[in-house]
This record gives sequence, C-alpha cells and structure tokens, in this order.
Amino acid sequence: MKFKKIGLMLAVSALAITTVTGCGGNNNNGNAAANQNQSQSGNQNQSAAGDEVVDIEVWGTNIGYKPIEKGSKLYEFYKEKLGVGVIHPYVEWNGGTNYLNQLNLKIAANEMPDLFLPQQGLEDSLAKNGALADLTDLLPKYAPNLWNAIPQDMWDIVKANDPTGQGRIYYIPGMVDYGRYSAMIRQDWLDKLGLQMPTTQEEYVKVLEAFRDEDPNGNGQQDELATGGREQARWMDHLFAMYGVAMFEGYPDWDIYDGELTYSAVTPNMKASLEFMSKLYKEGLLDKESLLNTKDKWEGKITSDKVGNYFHWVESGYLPLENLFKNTGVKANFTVLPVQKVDGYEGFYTWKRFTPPAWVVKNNKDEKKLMATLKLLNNMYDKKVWKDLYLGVEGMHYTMKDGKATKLPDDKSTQENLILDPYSKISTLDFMMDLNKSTASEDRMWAIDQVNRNMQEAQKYAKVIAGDGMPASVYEGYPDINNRTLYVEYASKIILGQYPISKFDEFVEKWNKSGGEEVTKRAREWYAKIKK
Ligand SMILES: [Ca+2]
Repeated sequence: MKFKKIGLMLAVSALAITTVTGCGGNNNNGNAAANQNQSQSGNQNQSAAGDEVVDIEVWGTNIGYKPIEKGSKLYEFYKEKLGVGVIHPYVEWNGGTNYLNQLNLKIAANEMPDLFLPQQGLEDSLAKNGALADLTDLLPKYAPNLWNAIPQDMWDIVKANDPTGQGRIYYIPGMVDYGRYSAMIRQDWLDKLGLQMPTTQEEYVKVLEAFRDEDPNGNGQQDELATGGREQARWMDHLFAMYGVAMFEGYPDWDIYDGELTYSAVTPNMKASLEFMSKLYKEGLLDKESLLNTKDKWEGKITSDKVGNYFHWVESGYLPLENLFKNTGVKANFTVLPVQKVDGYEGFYTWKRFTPPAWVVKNNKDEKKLMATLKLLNNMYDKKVWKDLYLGVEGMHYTMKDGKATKLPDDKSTQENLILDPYSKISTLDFMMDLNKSTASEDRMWAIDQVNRNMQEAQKYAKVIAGDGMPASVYEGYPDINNRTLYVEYASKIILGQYPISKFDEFVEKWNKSGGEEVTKRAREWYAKIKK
C-alpha cells in the first residue's frame, strides 16, 4: 500500500505544477482543439483506409474524476494521440480496496478489463490461472517503446518473480530511473552561521549543535530543531544512510551485508546507527517529538522556519520551500546534504527502481483487442507524447494563455480521469526536470531552480540496493516481520533511551526466531535466482 501512496504523491506533485510554456514540444498542445476536429475527419479517413480504431477497456486509479466514455473529449484525445479507443468506467478507488473488490467481481463475471492496474498481488493468482497475457515475446515485438524503456536486468527480475515458475513476464513493472531521496539542509543557515557544508559525521554533529544553539532563524528564541523525523522512526533515513543501512522511506530494506543479502534492520550497521541516534536524541539534536510527529506535524515544523535538516523526496521540495515562504516570508535555501562519512562504513541514499506492477494485459482471445492493447502500450510509452498526456484535453484539463498551457484547477466534476500516465509509471529524471522547468511561472522559479539543482545533486549519493524488486511473497506467513512490528518497538525505545543499545542483540534473536530466519532464507534463494 505504501507504493500506492507514492503513485498518488507523484500525481499530486505533478499536478501542483500549473503552467507550461509554449515552447518546444508544447506547440502541439495549442492546437489540441484543432487536432480534435481534425481527428474526427482523420478517423473517418483512417476507417475508410481500413485502419480501424479498436476500443479497449482500461482500469486503474481514479480518485473521483469522470469516466472516459465512447466519444467523450478524452476518448477522442487518446484516439487521436495513441490510435486506440480507451473506455474507462468509473470505479470508486477508496484506497484501492473498493477498486480491488470491483475488479474481482468483474473478473468473476468473465469480464476482465483489457488492460488494468493490478492490486495487492492479484497479478500472481491471475497469472497462475492463465488469465493474463504472457508478455515475454509480445512486448519486444509489438510494444518496443515500452520494452526498451525498462532495462533488461529489470525484465530479468520480473521473469525471476514469475509466480508460475516458468520465467515468463506477466506484468509491466513501474520504475523510477533516478535516486528520488535525499536529506536537505538549510544552506542559508549554514551561510548565516559561517559554517561549511559538513561531510563527516563529526562535522555534521557540530553543524547540528550550531543549529540548536546559535539561533539561525534569528527570532531570538532557541526554537530550532536541528534534525528529526516522523513516527515509527520513519523519514530520517539520512541518519541510517551514513552507516550503509538500506532504508526506504523509513522502512528497513535488503542489501548485501557480509557478502549476503540481509535485512538491514538486523545488521551491525543498524545497531551503530541507532546508537548514534540515541546520542542525538539525548543531546537535543533530534526533535524530541520525532517518534510522535505525524506527516502534517513534521511538515508544519519545517515550513515554520524551525528545521535545519530533513529527509524526503527531492522532487517535491518546492512544497516546503513555498509553504515556508508563505508562512514566514523567508525564502529558504535547502540543499542536498551529502551522505556523511563514518569510519568503517559505506553510506548511500537508497534507490529502488521497482515500483509495484503498473499494468497487466488480459489473455485476450479477441486478437484485435490484444493487438490494440499492445499498440496502446507502445504508443503511450513513446516519450514524445508524455507532455501531451500530462496536459490532457484543452479546455478540460488545461487552457492556453499567451502561448502558455496552464493546467486548470483540479475539478473532479468536470474533468475526465487521465488514466494513461506513463510519466508517473516510468519516472525519469530528465522528464521530471524538464516538466519542472517548462511549467513554472516566473515567481515560482526560485523554488523550482533549487529543486532541479537538488535532484541532479542527489544522484551522487543514490545506490540501487540488492533487494530491489524482491517480491512481497518472501514474507508470506510472517505478517509481523512484514509489518516491522519488532523493529519499530526496539528502534524507538533505543532512540528514546528507554532501552540500552545492548538490547539490540535481543531484537535480532527474537526477529530470527519469529520468522526472520525463514524470510531471510527465501530472500537469499530469490537473490541467487536473479544473480544466475
Ligand atoms: Ca530561533
């Protein structure tokens, strides 16, 4: 479920960017209405020429927008841009729960959509039942744009994860082609206090002390929070990262330790990082409420000019900047905090290329529909159409003003759901940066420039972890291991000083006995398979 949130976050961050300049590839968009008129006559021509437009049914996330019906504006737009008719009935999303129920009903009624987003591992059982198209040979042949957009070694992992054990491809993974995360530090505070950017843990602690003691926000009160995070010891990955702990949005993950794939939570690296964090906590360098902070509460502190250093998505960094400016009038400068050097450790910011399955294709007996589905996949994964797909229909999703395309405000009662979002299912650094640059109005450029600079800079510290693409099935039968129950308990208490660091060994033992040993065995078997 956490992955679904990521998808939504990306959609939200993309939607928050509202203006598009009329340069380059956007010239097409100015003619969207004209294109639509042309498309109607054009399609008649196509039909006359025998190039029939086939309709297919597509299901995916819709958080309340209008459906796409035959002949509707978005239907015509997709038909014009992609050569396929997309029918997208409204299905209430409700966090994915209702969607999954409706999807199951539809499948039980033998009315599976032609192309859809699977949920919660549904693709595994469907593949086993022969309900999904085997894409192994179809994609290279009929959807080369998609096939080539995802690296071969990722396809190899998808094959290794084939639930039928035949090494075939039954789903299209989501992908992020760049390191998305970093710690951010207030460069303007460093400058004000005459401090250099820290590069070692020792220097870092000195900087945190200065943030705590020297009133960098200038209000005469000692109200600064040098660094911090959120409940369940999440969103302070930078404090783990310097010890080489694989950590994904606050969730321990899998990487190579001592030569073997290992859950990072049970490594000596984790022990050392928790010990460090308990010291920061004791010294008042870690927000005392770190383990209580909700998302809103922590972000509220960042945007009220109190926090010196936080960890998050780099690409949504304009949100804290702009909110901080709105709240306080301060134009902050957040820069990437390098992974701090600690003797004996190799630090990094975790990068996972895999995001959950983006699409599965019905094992269609209707050859025309199967070919239309593959055509749609091929055409929508052509990067040249991504900005058009992002903007949507002129007059419904965006409007032209002085040669600039401006996204219209979100309006679920009038806007059809932009269901085809390849740019968020395969996220690339260049597209995101280009979108940032070409869509920001002048008055927002100070924040957007920072974000683009930081996105580039963060790549220096991003490392793809060995556990990237590991299927959730390794946790089967061990929900507590999957939910990190023990880890959160011990990590929290150690950080707060309620447990001495020596208790860490007890945690490792308990973890192994309560299923961790078996999960580790499965994880290593999986890893041996993909390394073959
Ligand atoms: Ca202050």
